Amino acid sequence: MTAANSSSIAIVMGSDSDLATMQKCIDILKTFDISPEVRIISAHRTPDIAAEFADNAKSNGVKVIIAAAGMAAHLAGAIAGRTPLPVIGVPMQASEGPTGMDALLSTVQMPPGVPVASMAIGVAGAKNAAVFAVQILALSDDELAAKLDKFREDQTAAVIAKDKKLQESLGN
Ligand code: RP5
Repeated sequence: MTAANSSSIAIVMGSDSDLATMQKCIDILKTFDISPEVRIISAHRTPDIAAEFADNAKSNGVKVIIAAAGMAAHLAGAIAGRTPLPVIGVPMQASEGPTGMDALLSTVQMPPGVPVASMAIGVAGAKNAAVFAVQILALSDDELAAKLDKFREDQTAAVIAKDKKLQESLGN
């Protein structure tokens, strides 16, 4: 099977103020040798561009869309309503308001028939969006599946190493 190409994953975010958080997502994808398309598109401030992006994503070769937004976060849902592609939502923690709960509820509470796979708020969600997108693509990409196996093995080994270090420091 072929490796994921550079445009298999698109990341869209509502504002440049989301970029520092979503950079964590981009960084993880890079470890899988995936360079996503990255856009700043707002469901509210640039609704026509959001619609155009969603309408053309599949024909442009995108397979998974990661959509991050804060506050009344409609970006992931608005895109999901216009594309058959899987949409992963990442609620952003805005500097004002109810610390990301607004975005979480806006992202996760989609009506039946138009799902958004909502991740956790903030950096944890940004990182998991990358891993979840890779898991989707790895279903039909053996090379990527092997990298995913290695990622999981390395993660497990890192925790075991931390425990070993702790036990040594405790004299156990
Ligand atoms: C949302 O509003 C964005 O995704 C961002 O999280 C939040 C604040 O946007 P800015 O005022 O920082 O541009 O649309």
